[in-house]
Amino acid sequence: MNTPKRYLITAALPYANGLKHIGHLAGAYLPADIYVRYLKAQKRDVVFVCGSDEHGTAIPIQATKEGTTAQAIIDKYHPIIEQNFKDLGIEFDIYHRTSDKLHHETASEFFKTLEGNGDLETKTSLQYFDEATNTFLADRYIKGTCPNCGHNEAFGDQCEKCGKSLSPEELINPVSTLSGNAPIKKETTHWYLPLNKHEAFLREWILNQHQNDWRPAVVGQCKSWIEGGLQPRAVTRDLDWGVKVPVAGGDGKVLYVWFDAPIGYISATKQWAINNNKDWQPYWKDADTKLVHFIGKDNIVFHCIIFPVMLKLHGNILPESVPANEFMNLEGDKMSTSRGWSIEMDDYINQWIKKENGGTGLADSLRFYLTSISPESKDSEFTWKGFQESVNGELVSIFANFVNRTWVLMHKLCNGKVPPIHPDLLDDEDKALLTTVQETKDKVTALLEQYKFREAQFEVIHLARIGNQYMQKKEPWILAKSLESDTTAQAKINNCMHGCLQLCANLSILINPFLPFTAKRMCHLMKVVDKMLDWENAGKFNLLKVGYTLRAPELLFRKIEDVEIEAQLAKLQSLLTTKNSTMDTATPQAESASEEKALKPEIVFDDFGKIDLRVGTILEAKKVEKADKLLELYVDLGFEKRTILSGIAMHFSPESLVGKQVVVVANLAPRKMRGIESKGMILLAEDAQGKLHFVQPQEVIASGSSIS
Ligand code: B3M
Ligand code: ZN
Repeated sequence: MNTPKRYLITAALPYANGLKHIGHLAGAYLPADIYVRYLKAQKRDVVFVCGSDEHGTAIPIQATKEGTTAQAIIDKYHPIIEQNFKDLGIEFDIYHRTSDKLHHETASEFFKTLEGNGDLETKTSLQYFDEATNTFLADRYIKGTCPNCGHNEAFGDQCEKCGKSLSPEELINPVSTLSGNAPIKKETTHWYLPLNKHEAFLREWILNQHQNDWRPAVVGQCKSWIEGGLQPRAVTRDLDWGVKVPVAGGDGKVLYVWFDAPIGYISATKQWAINNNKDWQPYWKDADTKLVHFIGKDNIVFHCIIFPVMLKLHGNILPESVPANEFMNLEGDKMSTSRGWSIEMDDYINQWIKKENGGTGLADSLRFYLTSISPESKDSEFTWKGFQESVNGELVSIFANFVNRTWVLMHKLCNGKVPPIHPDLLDDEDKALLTTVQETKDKVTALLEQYKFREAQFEVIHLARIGNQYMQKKEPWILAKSLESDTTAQAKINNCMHGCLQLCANLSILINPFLPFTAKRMCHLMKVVDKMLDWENAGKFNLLKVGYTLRAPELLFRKIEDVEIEAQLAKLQSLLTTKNSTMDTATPQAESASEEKALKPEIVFDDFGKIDLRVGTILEAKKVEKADKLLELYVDLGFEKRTILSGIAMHFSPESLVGKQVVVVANLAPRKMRGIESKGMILLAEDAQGKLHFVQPQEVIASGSSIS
């Protein structure tokens, strides 16, 4: 595709049934935002739409959990999620909602058109029905054992453990999540989208036309769907929460949430057009529009197979790309809100950003780390240590350091003004700087066009690294010592500082899509308007005018301290313990609560051999002050006695532990929590009720005995 005339960028509509975590952020919203900011800096015509997905069984299920109505749930979460995105710099042109009248009308019209054209089929079949609650059991109202992986909490629409899309009929031993009863079967009629009739189109469009420009994992998933044999998909449900089926026979039925939700992108565009006095139609109808869907990998089939078939039938354009991301795990485990193993955007905002009034770049710090581990080609992992290393090691020590040194030296050695250049004294290094900037701009541009955000951001940081090296080589502070003896010293200083300042201006342009708050703060430092951030300005070395007075230096980022990381880790641990011990496993949840832990990847014997397990005897036990979950244990390991912290205070009283023998991972790297160093870890088994049990030798044996 040549440069498209306009762009319509979508990010998956989050279910408004709860807070969203940083895995969601990294999966769809952050990459989409980076891409859009880049396009806008290129002055392209682009609309970025998103909004709440407010239908489907996930919403009423959450309402039951919170003892309220579905409407109250969406009204509660929609504004919080919208604000969370704003606080993290995700700047949609519109954040719409699927409960809006305009959306209901748009989705109804869409359905009616397909129905009217004979593109849908109806079929009467026997479906699961809960007699106790008088409800047909669609999607998350039914659960059972997954035929694919054996997980026993799979839902009627998907197994959250292996990710497989399911229909209720495929579940083994299905039960109603409403009553807990085994369902009966009852006859009902529904509308189906006959995907099987569109196989040739999908093969040609995805497997042929896009096999090389879409991510391999996306093409791979589509391929397996197509090869697996496409089936007609029901697009209506017997529910009362959703968009009413607008044709005869539709009483008591609504559109399937995955039928109406993607149409939400269209309604959002319409609302944006109304708000801005524009025409929405070209964005969905003109072939010279580039439509890109940013999503997580669990949404691939809907965006690459089902919605495109709907779009084609309805006479709309098709997505040009669907850069789906893999998942981001957290500290070694799958992120899951219901299990407490996640970091909600809301939490990060409250604990980090709000406390410092946004002044120390903490929103951008998160954006930076998430992009640096963006799961573009494989699952990745968020660790607090990694966050600290990334912020301290790159943002603080490289990027902010270069800008800060430039500002401090410019004030010290050039009177706080942009110094003039002395062309006759420019050497190869000075000249190379400009070329490097231009090359970096080309690289970053190409990478962004290919949705390779991680590498693109790396290139920008690398440019700052080059800036540091340049300054280190030129040593203007040394030149400053010979101002009296060397008549060219000031000119050389000027050349160096001029180059560094122009480089900073370029850095602000190139970093802007990734770290928009930082780019704005740099504009403030340079006393330039945001317009300077236009992409076309990158690669120029006349962005800051000679003689122009610049502001005093300000720190762009601050270091993340060890204690902050320890507190986060302790919090995560304690959240997990509380959630596990208070969990009501009978309550249906969006993410299955009693989900068995997936088996970790296979290891070889040598991996196991690295772990030194010893029998220890607990000598003392006490509570850790101001930490509800932690116990401080003093353990005899035979060859030494040590302190070990364990998050078990909710499970055992300190007195009951003294004298107990336990199994200790004795060679685990020490870790500080609440200012206390913990040396090792105690092994515990957790039963289905979340109760913890010590792993211990059958009879008392010598402390320090090794286990293999
Ligand atoms: N709400 C599922 C999800 O958040 C769904 C996306 C809809 S995009 C049209 O993963
Ligand atoms: Zn499964």
